[in-house]
Amino acid sequence: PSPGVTAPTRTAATVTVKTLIVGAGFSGLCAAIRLQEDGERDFVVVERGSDVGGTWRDNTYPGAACDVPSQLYSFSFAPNPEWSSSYSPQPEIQDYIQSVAERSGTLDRFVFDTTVEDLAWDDAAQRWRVTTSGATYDAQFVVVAAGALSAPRLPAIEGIEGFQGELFHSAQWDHSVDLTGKRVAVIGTGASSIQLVPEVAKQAAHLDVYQRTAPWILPRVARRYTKAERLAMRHVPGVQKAYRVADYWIRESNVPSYVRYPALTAAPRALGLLNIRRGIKDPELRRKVTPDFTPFCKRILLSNDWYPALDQPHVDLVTDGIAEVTGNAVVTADGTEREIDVLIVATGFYTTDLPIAEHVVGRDGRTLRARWDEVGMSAYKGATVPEFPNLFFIVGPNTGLGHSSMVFMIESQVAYLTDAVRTAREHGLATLEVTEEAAASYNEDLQERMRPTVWNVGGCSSWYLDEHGRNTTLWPRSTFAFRAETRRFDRSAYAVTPATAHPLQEV
Ligand code: N01
Repeated sequence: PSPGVTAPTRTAATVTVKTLIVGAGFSGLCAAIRLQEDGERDFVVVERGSDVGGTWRDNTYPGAACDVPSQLYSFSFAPNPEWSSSYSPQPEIQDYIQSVAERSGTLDRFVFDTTVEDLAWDDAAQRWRVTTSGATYDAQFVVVAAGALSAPRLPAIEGIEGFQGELFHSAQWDHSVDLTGKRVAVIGTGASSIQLVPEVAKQAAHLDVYQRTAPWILPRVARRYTKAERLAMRHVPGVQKAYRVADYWIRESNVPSYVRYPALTAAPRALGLLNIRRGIKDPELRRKVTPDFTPFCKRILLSNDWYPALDQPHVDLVTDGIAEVTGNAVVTADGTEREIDVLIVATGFYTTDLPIAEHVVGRDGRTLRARWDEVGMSAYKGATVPEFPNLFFIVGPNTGLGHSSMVFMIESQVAYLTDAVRTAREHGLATLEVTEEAAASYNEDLQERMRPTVWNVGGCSSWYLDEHGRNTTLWPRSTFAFRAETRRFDRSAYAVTPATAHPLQEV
């Protein structure tokens, strides 16, 4: 684990700090590094886990890897000549994040093993009061960098709590459970499942995979870098950058068009169907895995070993709905009971109903959850919300991508945050609060752009959409458009309070 300050026990102390960052994944680390570069050293990063890494620390299931190319899935300011292949496995990404953190000189301000419990805006003091499982913090700015896919969602299946075997979520893998020779079931066929199932199938005596919706899966064109490439990356200036730029353009030049013009998806559909034919011999199984919605409506998955893994005698793909879980079996709607020793749920995360929203109380005394229940989960530029002054999200609403690097989006959002903090500093401002008008007009435009996208009209339900069918998670334009939106802090969209209005306030 990365060295840092550990504060596991609750203390009565209140720590005054200018900026409190929640979460030490890619986002929180990037915010810490960029703020420090801008001369802002008065910050603390509070992290519930014992190390940096966020999703890459938590998701340790067998086969975990990134499906965005390695060169793209790195900070622009910290290229990594150590990547071993074009797509990186989880341990390499975690090592990368740890090494960036160690080199950054920020780790002395990370507080690990500490969970943020409540964040409340004190309007009289114009400060955030943040209670955690350790100290209480009094901060001018709060940066919520807690992740958009960080709260595992267990499926609501009758009887599951009473399951008598081993049960765990893909993002909370229990490495003490040896799957060798066991009867295992996996629920879900999303990005996590398609990576872990081929690995689990190598160990289990029998494996049942419960599929509710067949996903589109394209071949994964991954390869190890050659020795010559690795030497070039290390020693020839510009080589890594050239790979990175090429990776961007390959993704940016086609996927956004598929999203905006679903009729153009004939080619990926044909490739997906070919992938099925190549990977599976059994015609009945081919039928079961053939998706019934437009490609890109749900996240496109990349795999070469998922279909062959399913087409093995000891693996069953079960497409009948799950009725309940009994003592040691999963029971489907037709009454069939399949006995198992281990139940793995790869059922995704809370996405459109981020749990942290319940714990943030704004200027009017209502929670972010209450606001979002009324207006839908939304933020201005994915970052700020009216009623919640001086609070910035990283990877906030409508900043997710289905096709390219979240690290690019994170760097854009951190640039916006850093410029906002700089603006407040240079102009002596105590508070910045986005106006209702700016937030409403931004989100109306965004939802208007969302209307014709494949996510809305592609005939699927996905974690991108909320209960009203609104896409509150993804960014509907190019990543470059997002970069342009976030390049500068646009003060005109904000109501501001000068620091002098509160003489006791130190800014
Ligand atoms: O989760 P998911 P995930 N009964 O929500 C099924 C990123 N990621 O952890 O499709 C039965 O995608 C559900 O079925 P359905 C990436 O952004 C990236 O796999 O809703 N089934 C679905 O099959 C990704 O999109 C990488 O009908 C139930 C599955 O569980 C995101 O994380 C790797 C059910 C959930 O799929 C989430 O991926 C991993 C129920 N009650 C993750 N509830 C890479 O970079 C849910 N399901 C490679």
